[in-house]
Amino acid sequence: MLRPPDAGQDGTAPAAPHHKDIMTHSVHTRRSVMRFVSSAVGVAMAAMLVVACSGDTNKQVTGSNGAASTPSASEAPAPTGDTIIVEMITDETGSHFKPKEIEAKKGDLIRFTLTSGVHNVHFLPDSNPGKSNLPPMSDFLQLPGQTYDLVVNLAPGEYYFQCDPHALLGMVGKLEVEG
Ligand SMILES: [Cu+2]
Repeated sequence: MLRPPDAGQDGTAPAAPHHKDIMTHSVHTRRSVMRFVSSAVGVAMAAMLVVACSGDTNKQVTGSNGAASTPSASEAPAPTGDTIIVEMITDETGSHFKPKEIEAKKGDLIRFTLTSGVHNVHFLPDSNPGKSNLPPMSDFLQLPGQTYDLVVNLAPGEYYFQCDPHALLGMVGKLEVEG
């Protein structure tokens, strides 16, 4: 499809003896150009798809690792207590955390685990007025079994979290940090 750019010109250049020849030639050239343009668009779109996909993949990878390396909730402490599994589920009843209410103490590890669907965990500041040291928004979990670990490092109290795309559909949860 990558014709030399002067291929067409060579044909047209040497005068134009017969009317018929010119017609067929120009039709042929236009078709080639169209073919080239459409295939170029196709290549560009394919490239965009690749970029989009790899972008997602990168985000996903940093998502599972990023939790530990994000220097957000002060010096992210090592887990010293229990491990609490919270499933993130999309099923015929909708999207939800299971359980949706958790009790934990400082040092416990909350392991958000993707069961189905695509979800994140966000302790929205607006949902937690007056609270400090909120964990950062997690990346999206997309592969079943993927986890987002959160070591509880919060003052005693009640905290609310949500999955951003499903919060309005009820995918919210409450964490009660015991004193
Ligand atoms: Cu969700």
